Amino acid sequence: MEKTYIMLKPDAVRRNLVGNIISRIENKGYKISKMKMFNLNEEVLKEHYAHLIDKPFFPELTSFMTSGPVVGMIVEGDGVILGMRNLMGPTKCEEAMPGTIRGDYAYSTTENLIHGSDSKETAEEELKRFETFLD
Ligand code: DAT
Ligand code: MG
Repeated sequence: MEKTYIMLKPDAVRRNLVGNIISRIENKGYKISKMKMFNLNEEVLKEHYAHLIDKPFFPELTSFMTSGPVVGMIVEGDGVILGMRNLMGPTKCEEAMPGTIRGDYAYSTTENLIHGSDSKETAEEELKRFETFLD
């Protein structure tokens, strides 16, 4: 069964949206096979967001992602990598359609509630990267 790495960001925890988002994942029929709340550090964020390290918003992104606990999880299902990206909605909050997690609740592109792997390759890398955090 396909697996993806999903992470509810600090704003989801602060805004008490964790239950709501988990319900959407479960209602879709996906299986949460592992889940844990933990704090991120700058080292893991530099790896996780390596593609964004030179962007002007990287410092803001890092301080947001370390501003409180996240909820990391492994989610399984047929085509779950793309399926979860569709459930999440696109990165920019103003482009995310109502009915998606970001479309319904995100009013900021930095604070956009949820991370999901964007391909088979990144899913594999991220599941490995966060394995110890999830234990
Ligand atoms: P996604 O999280 O949809 O996979 P990404 O990998 O391109 O998007 O970027 C990771 C995170 O970085 C994203 O969730 C929020 C932040 N980010 C991306 N582009 C941004 C921008 N133009 N302004 C502010 N934050 C941004
Ligand atoms: Mg991404």
